[in-house]
Amino acid sequence: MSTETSSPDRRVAVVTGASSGIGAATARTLAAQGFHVVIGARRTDRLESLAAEIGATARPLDVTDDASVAAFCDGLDSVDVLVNNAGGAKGLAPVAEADLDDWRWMYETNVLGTLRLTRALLPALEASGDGLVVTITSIAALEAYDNGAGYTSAKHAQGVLHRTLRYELLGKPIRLTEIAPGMVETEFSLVRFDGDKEKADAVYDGLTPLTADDVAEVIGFVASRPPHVDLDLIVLKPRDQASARRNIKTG
Ligand code: 8X3
Repeated sequence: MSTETSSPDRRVAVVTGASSGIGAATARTLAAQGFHVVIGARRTDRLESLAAEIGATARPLDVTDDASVAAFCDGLDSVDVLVNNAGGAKGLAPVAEADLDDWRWMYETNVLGTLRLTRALLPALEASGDGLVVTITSIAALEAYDNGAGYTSAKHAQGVLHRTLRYELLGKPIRLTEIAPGMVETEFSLVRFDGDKEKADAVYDGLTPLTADDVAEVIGFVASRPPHVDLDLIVLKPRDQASARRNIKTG
């Protein structure tokens, strides 16, 4: 893994789940804005090639593992931006048929993963004098929908964890922004449907979803606001989607 250290005059941004999708696009955007970006994910081959492309520091990271998080955060003494992006959905099952392993995975990655990283880096974010925590939740953090309770409840919990910090950190130099996207064409549906590409593609067929770059651009805007401006919650959806379960295909 590349372990280059940042120069003292560059602001540091940490992005989790950065091997693809919104995480990778955000790392590119923040690097282009002049941040020294520290990227983490489990798929280290992809991470390395992204690091080489944008001049980032790549470190292996499994947000579900305490030791991995501790090793990832080791030596990060001053951090300006943390983007909690790692997460995802598994399955689309009614509560009556809930798969406990899927639920555990969703709580571990979305909720406890965000908790582990944020807790570990709060001192470094405060030390920067103008820290920013961006947490990527979902419109599933704001609505419930049938067959989605494992994901919607995990995303609600992640959102509440993030929003609680807005109160607990009041008076400290740390801003908090929750980004709640609707449909974004990434590997999200491929993971949800356990690698079934046909099912995943069908989700986005017949409408125009957001791209990872659309979301990254918004995060870049958030990260470039002056220190007194806190964009608390940003909900972004494609024009073709009105809610998690209503889009131009469902009517
Ligand atoms: C996923 C949001 O609208 O694709 O986080 O279900 S949606």
